[in-house]
Amino acid sequence: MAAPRHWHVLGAGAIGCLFASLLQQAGARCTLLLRDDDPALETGETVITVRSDGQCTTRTFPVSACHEADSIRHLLVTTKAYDVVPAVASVGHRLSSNSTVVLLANGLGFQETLAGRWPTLDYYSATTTEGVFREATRSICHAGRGQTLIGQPGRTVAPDWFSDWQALAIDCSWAQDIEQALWRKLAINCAINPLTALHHCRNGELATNPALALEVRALCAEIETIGTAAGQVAAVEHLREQVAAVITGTANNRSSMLQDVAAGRETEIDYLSGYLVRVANGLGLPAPRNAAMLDAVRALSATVQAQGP
Ligand code: KPL
Repeated sequence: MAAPRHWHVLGAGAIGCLFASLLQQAGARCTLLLRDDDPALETGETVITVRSDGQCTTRTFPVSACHEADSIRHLLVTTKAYDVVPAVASVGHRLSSNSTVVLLANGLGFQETLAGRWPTLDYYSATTTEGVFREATRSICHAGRGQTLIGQPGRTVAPDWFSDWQALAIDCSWAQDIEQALWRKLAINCAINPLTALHHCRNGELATNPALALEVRALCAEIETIGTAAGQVAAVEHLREQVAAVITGTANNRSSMLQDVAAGRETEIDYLSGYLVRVANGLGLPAPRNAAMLDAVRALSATVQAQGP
């Protein structure tokens, strides 16, 4: 029997802990990559607890400091969008042209930066709608089932390593057109997340508050125009209906951007609305509504961070 593949997971937040647990459960070797200041580094291993359907499961993982030297063959990056490039840079010396890098992060834009800086790595993108949140450090609740898609632009047949992902105890598929999936997620996030952060409201209020519902509508129209002009017709088709369905399905959620702002963390706005505005500028299209979201969220986030905890 072939030795199990060895995955290194970079980004031990809720999503990283979930996928590390799922990969180990499916029989893969899995190591968590930790920053130098992480207390778990001192023990050489860490324990992840996953609560799901009323049951708690704990799994122990070896940890490795990013600065160590041993090579990495299969890397899963599960950081926030703004941390993807610095995170890959922190293990750049451990990667080679044999390395596979799966990017499971929100937004768009960092992919181009990575390909420019480390052009020989084999990059894949992933997107997930698994509902998961952190209850304590490395203790998570897997609250809702979703779908995970992985792919590489232009690649229709999955690579061998994808068998590890097919074995996960979740719905995980190879995406024939991952760009479309990433754009669809981006479009939905751009219509929901900035408004919830700016108005400090749960997702559902975007449907029940008439003024906010009008703003969602106008944003969707602008995003549809930009996406269509960028060649992403299928991703933004019926965007209003798609967004309405997500708002209904996640009515009680506080969006990830609202949570980031409330916690005084950096937001992913530059990789969501910021990306759309850059695409629109490149195409010579106006994007006043998304530009307004970008400026307002940046300003709000700066104000909250300046106030401190
Ligand atoms: O993906 C999300 C997020 O919060 O980032 C949505 C779909 C808006 C759910 O809250």
